[in-house]
Amino acid sequence: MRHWLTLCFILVWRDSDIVSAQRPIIPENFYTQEHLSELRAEVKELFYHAYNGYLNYAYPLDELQPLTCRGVDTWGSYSLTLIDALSTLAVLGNHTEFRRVVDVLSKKSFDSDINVSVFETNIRIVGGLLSAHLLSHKSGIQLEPGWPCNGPLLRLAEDAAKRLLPAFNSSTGMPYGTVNLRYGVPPDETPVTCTAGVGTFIVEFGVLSRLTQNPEYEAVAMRALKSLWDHRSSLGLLGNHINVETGQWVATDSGIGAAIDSYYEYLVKGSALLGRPELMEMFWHHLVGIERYMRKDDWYFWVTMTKGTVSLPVFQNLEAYWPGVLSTIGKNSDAMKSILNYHQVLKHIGFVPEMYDVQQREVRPNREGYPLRPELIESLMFLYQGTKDKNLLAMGEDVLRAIQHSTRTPCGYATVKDTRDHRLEDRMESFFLAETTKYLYLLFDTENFIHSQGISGKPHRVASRSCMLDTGAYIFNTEAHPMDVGALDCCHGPTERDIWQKAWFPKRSSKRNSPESSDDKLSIVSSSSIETCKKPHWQSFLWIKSPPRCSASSAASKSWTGKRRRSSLYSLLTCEAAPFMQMFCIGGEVCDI
Ligand code: DMJ
Repeated sequence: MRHWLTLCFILVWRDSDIVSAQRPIIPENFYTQEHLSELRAEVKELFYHAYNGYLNYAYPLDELQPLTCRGVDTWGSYSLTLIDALSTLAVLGNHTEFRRVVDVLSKKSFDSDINVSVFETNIRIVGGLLSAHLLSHKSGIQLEPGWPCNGPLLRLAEDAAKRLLPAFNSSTGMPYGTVNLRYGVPPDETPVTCTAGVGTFIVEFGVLSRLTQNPEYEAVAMRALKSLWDHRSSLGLLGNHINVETGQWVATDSGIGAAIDSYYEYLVKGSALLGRPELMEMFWHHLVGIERYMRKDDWYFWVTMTKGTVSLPVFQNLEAYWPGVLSTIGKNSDAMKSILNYHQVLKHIGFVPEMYDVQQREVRPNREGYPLRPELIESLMFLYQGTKDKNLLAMGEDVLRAIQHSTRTPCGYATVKDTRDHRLEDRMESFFLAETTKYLYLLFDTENFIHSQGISGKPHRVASRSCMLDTGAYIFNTEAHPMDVGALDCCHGPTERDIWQKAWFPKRSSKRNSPESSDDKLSIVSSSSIETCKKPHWQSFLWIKSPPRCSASSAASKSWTGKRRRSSLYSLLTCEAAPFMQMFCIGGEVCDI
């Protein structure tokens, strides 16, 4: 578990001591198609070296031990690496192996008497299975009738998620950190959970609810988020561990890294994926506090949640996801500044260690390892998509070189125990195959289907609903499992009949669907306003507080933040007002098919 309790001593930081990075200059013609193709081939080889090592020496156990070439159960005895690697097989286009693994997994059940982390099981197992389920139409698998609202991987994901639900039976609605997959929360389980362990469910549970039409998953995830939100300080900051029964903060240091990180990520992603602007409003609110108190020369320090004074002037490897989030919300220039700082640490140390002391410019003792984490590469990939700045490719190549140089073993890739001398440890976490290799590949594979700009999509029909798949509007969960946003419309939301009715009888239907009564509203706009839906990429959509002129209504409702909001804020990702053929405005991308 990533339960990291910060030391609560105050360190005085001085501006002049902080390193601020300079941008390296890569010639425009440096990363040719040929060069990129070589890098892709290298990343593929790297992936299969580790994947085959896992299959040969570790499966069906959770993880490969890459120094001794053995296997070990770590997070739950559920063949974790196999499940976590599945969506990467789809991204690499290995449909044969994808089908073989799906066949193996279809016979699986999660009914076992083992205690597991609720957070890790959700992001790796539930997230991995849902993503593979949504990508399975690309692999040539025989789809069940009614897919994506049916299917073996969806049932398996739901089986796992159901077993996590007892964790949410606390007096605050925030989940316990551990459950027994068969018997629920262990009687002696601590009520203390980290903030990320409370607020990192809305992506997976939202997808699950929308596909299965069982609202319970989304509802518990929203309740947990709302409860966290209610416990924010007057500065808009959160601590890093909380008692889920009493609502008391147990660790009050606030940062963007370990034990909090993916909470922020899921506010942005959950909002975009599910069309929930209240989550984005929460994010904007937190961002004010983060910018005001934590940001120091484009580093982000730990501060006390009530006073905002710096408590720990460090940079953690886990924080390197942040430029990716900033890029997603359109803040590319801020993202670039931070990533240049982080890249300097890589150049200085050889890897990004778990913790780097920004003042002393050295690895922090006891936090000197590098467990093959993806965060820096994740940000490089998102920021490259947003800017096409080739310096980001060069930084990605630096990470690849470091991994190849120091972590490769005869049967896989190993955690760096100490980034100062590059000693290795006998562990290869499953996120190496789920995230690190996937983001590296996607950084260099500029034409991958994941990067589609939404100029095409694949129409799909389930009973009375039409939906559009494969538009490039993918939301990655925090374990890098991509979820196809358009697929959710196949099982949830208005049917074709609703849409036609609303198109022909706008007045009656807009009364029945007032903003207060439903989130799935439709209203009518003139064809000229449909033009405004054309946006180049879904990322550019997220930071627009109000969607294009798709909604004709201006009624107001109250959000969690207490602000009045116009109903047009209800839909961030669907062009809800457009007539039928323009309804596939997923992520603002496909308005004119
Ligand atoms: C992954 O399991 C996820 O990315 C999580 O959000 C943070 N830690 C690891 C990778 O470092």
